Parts: sequence; C-alpha cells; structure tokens
Amino acid sequence: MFPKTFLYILFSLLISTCSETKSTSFSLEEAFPNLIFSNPVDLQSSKDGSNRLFVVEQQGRIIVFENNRNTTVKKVFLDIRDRVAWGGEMGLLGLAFHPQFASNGYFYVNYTANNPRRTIISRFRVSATNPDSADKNSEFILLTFAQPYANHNGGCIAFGSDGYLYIATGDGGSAGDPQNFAQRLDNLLGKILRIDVNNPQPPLNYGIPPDNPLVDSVNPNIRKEIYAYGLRNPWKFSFDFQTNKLWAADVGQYDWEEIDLIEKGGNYGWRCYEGNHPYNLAGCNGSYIFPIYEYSHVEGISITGGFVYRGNRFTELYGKYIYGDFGSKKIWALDYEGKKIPINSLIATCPQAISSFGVDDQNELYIVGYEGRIYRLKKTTDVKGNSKNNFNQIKLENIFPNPASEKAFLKFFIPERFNHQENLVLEMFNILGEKIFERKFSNLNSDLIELNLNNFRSGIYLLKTQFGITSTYSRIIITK
Ligand SMILES: [Ca+2]
Repeated sequence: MFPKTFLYILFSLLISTCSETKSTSFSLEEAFPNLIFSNPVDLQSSKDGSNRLFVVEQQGRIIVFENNRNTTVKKVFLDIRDRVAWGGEMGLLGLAFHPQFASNGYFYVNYTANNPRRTIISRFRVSATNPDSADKNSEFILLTFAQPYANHNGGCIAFGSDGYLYIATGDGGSAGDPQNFAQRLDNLLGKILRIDVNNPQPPLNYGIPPDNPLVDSVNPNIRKEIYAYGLRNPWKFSFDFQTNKLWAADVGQYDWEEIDLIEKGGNYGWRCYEGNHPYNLAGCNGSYIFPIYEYSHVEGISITGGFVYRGNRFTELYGKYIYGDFGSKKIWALDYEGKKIPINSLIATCPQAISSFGVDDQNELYIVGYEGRIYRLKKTTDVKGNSKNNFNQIKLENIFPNPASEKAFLKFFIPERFNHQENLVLEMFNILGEKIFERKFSNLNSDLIELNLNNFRSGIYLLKTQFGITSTYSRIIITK
C-alpha cells in the first residue's frame, strides 16, 4: 500500500498532469511577439498570394499584418464597431474570404447587433485603392436572424470546396435550449447553414444550393438553408481540404464537449443528447449522429475547434485534428482515420484562453489567445523520453470513456515486434491506496481491453498498467 502522504502527492500530480498517457512534446511560442490584439476571436488568411494574416477583434475590427514573425506593423482593415454589439459571446465573430477574393475583393463577416438583438451575415469589399483597407460603406447584408438570448451565437463562417458559404449558428442561448430550436427545422438556430453567395434568388440576397438536404420539402416553414442540425454552439468548425471532411467542435452544456464530423442532413443530437449522454429526451425519436470524440469537464469547459494539420513544420501532427479548450487552455491532437477509435493526445497548454485556431497560406497553424497574443507550436525536447526511445515498447494510449459508468476501454499501442507472450498486469487502486482489482493477461492478442466497472462505486481511481518492469499510472473516473 502507498503511504497516505505519498498517495496524496501522487494523486495531485496525476490530476494535474496525467489525464493523458502521452507526454507533451510541444510548447507554445508567440508567433508575432511585437503584435497584441484586443479580444481576438478569429484568424484568417486571404489566400491571395499577399502573405497577409487577418485577426478579428470581437469589438468589431479586423486587423491586417504581414505574416512575418518580426513584423511590427498592423493596420485596421475594417472597423464596424459602430454596428457591432459585443461582450460575452456577442461581437464580430467570424470572417471568410471569398474563394476569388484576389479578383473580386469580397469577404464575409458574422456579427451580432442590438435593437433587435440579431446575427448578421454581411459581405464587404476591399478598397479599390488600398489592399490593406476595406470599404466600410460596401456592406451588403445577406442574412439576419433573431437571437433570443445573448449567448450561443455560433459565429464561424467558411467556404467549402463546393464554393458555398457555411455558417455555424448556436441554439439561441439561455441553457438547455428551452425552445428546442436546435432540433426544429423551422429556424436557423443550432445549425450549420449552407448558402450560395454567388447566385442570389430574390427576394433572398443569396441562393439555396440545389442539393441542400431539405431543398425538396413542401413545408413552407422548413428553412432550406439548413445543412446540418442538432448543434448547441458550434463556435468553430473547419474543412480538411485533403479529405473534404467538415470538422465541428460543439460546446457542451454542463458536462461534455464534443467533436463532430458534419454530414449533409445530419442531426447531431442536441438537446436530446449532450455528447453521447442523454440530456433531455422529451420528444426525441430521431436518428442522431454522435460525436467521434468527446471529453468531460474534468478536461476543460468549452471546446475551441481547430484544424486538421496539413502544414510542413511538424510531420508528427500531419493529418491530426488539432483543437483546444478555452478554459483549461489545453491543446490536443486527435488521430482519427475514420474507422478505428480515435487516439487523443495532449500536446501543449496555451498561456492564454484559446478563442480560436487559424492557418496561413502554407497551412501552418496558429493559436489565438483571447487576451491578445497569437501563438504557434514549437517542438520541445521530450524530457520524459516518451517519444522515439519508447517506440518498441507497448504502452497504454487511451482510456475511454473517462469518466465511465459501466465499462471502459483501454487502448494500447502495440509495437510491430511485440512478444505477445509478455504479461500485462492491471491493478486498480481506490483513493485510499487500497488495491481493489487485479487482472493478469498472459497473452495479449488485442490492442483493446474492456473493463467491466459494474462492481465499482463512483469515485476517482488509479489504474496501474505493468509490462515486465515498466509500469504507468492513469486516472480513471467512475460515475454512476
Ligand atoms: Ca451532439
């Protein structure tokens, strides 16, 4: 048994550092040490060959600067603070450049305004004479919709490879989606919308793409802008243009943050489900698409979606979905091939609250700190020796779900030249250090082990995983 003081220290360490079994091998550095922004919430590239970046400030400004680490110059590209109502989750929230921005100068914004409180999706145009300045008077409003409460406004907008504009909307706010907006198809809240900005269908200032999922509905109340629904507050989404997948991170209510792969016409469950967990099942008899990954509020409080990394600086992150949490400031890499169970690794912690991620013309990744700094990843020496040296050792990669109630799965990394006769010993200890479970596997023929938790009470437990002389401890939380 462990002495209690030792156990206390061990627990403290585990709770702070070992919720993931992989060690951090990245840290963050300021990407533009000479620049600071005011409540930045988005970072975009115009992708017009000018090597510029644009940071969206929540109060209502867009700032432009050269994508050069040593730059000291930033300019106000657009200032619509006089039109934007900001604070909390309101403000200028999203920016998307038209795919032909280099020739037509169009870009699109998503912001909230008051009197009445509403979301506005607008087009602006760059100045004809100054590429670092937009024409404030060029505003062309495409779409507005009422916001019943101040929170859950979504905010992210982006063009897909189909040329259509995708718009993330929140469920309208309050808590628990009191009007059930996200499940209903007669409104634009709690959705991913898709519109055609190039071919307006009067009286609309935009078109409905002919293959939108509800386009054939004869019910006049159904909104044909809807692309997917059942979302709570998809604050950030992004496209992986290698696979054409749409990744959305949906902020949870009280317990679960989720990552969804958005399919046309999909119902992502809210408010019936929060992540994989029933939330309010009244009237719920639909067909729901559940997240490909979720994490509990032990790990964070509000997910900030990122990007599938397609840059060149970090080959080990290529193809992985990099995302973070606004509150815990953790950054993870999710390895998901579409078939196997995803592997989630903590890779860094941000000095500031993470409001957004962004990518530049080279697909390199930036992390937007809400207190004003822009960061990028930097490789650090792996002090725990957990990288190349250990590639020949079996190790526990993931425990999921965690917290768990009835069963949990242990996912192992098994190297190619693994001796399958080697013994695996699993031991579980309660918070008093008492061993309450032991199981030995003499012939490990699967990288996945199922743990039956029916006989355990709610609580925090330590799971010891031992192969030969190598052992690791992981935290597992059981909730009944
Ligand atoms: Ca969901």
